[in-house]
Amino acid sequence: HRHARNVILGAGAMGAAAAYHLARRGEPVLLVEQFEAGHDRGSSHGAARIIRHSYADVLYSRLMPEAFAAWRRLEAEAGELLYVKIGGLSLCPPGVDYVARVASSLEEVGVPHRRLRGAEVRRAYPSFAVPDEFDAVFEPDAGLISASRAIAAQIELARRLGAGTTEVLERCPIRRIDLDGERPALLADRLRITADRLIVAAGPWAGRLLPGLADRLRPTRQQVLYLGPDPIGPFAIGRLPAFICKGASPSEAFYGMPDFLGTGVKVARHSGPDCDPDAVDRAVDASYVDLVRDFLRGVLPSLADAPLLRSEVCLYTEAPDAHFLLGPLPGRPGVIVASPCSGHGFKFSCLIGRILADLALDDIPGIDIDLWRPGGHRGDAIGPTGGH
Ligand code: PYC
Repeated sequence: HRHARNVILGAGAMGAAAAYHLARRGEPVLLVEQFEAGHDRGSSHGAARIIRHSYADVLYSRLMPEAFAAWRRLEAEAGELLYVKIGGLSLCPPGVDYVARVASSLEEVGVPHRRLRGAEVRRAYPSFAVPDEFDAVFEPDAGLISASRAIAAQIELARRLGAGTTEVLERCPIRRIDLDGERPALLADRLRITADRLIVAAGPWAGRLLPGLADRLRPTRQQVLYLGPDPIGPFAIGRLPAFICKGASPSEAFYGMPDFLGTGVKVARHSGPDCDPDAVDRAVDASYVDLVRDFLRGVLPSLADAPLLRSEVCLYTEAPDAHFLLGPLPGRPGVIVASPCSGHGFKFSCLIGRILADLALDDIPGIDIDLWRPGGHRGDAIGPTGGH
């Protein structure tokens, strides 16, 4: 049996960020991970994630200046560049209001941006061959976060700042969370870990461990392709921005980013079927590769037939209406849910780490999290088509 003041379950983006922020506030941390830190079976692996203020739902755009600031502070403290400014393009075909809503959010938050029609997109970014009627908005400050480095840097900092009081317990699968006692307990095969405060950053496994939330958390299977066009030049950083293209239905949402550190051009559909995180098929479907290539034929045709360098499956944890689920369990202030983020949370993770540290230490987070609280989800007027 072990006891720790602050236990974090899950060493992905949210768990690592929580460990870093607790350690920088002088708190001891036990970070428990079922696999090894940096593993590729959850939602946090891969070289890069998009960071952008460009949201159709202005609630998320409003939080992004603070999230960018959190990344800058982390970079300074880690002595490492983690944000790469490459610009971001949001696109949609005629009849879809996605770009209009993104532009209105950027306007409200005061983020520099430029609205483009199809022909201007083709002129500015010759790889894009979108029809004249396409609508687009370019955000120069959008970019990439070096994802696996960001997680590793936060765990390293948590260890350094913790000076012996941060521990990472890897390969420790938790079978159950016991909430019957006064203190929450994690039950592993031969170990019981009690905590004063428990942060559950278990991503797609959270619903299974917190059955009270299971009906609001849906792990989904997301397939991701890395293409290797020859020449790669037109798809390098500086030539190709990160992009998100949304059609009329939620399943017609695709995103991509330029070649990052030689990994190839990442392209995926931002939508996938429900799955069991322990039994998910990790091999990408041939029909999915065809579907992505068909999308590319209409938008980035010179990428459509590029060799597939690599593919992977990544999991989202979808919460109602594509929002996050974040905050203490109702009636259990010492048990904080952290990681369901409907596939768009990585860019917020460093900021969320700070919020989690606030919640764990009974400080009032400087950010209004009411929208995300497990006990008080507002759902808002955004609706299931998602403003994200
Ligand atoms: O939130 O920018 C995002 C994103 C891109 C792909 C998945 N999420």
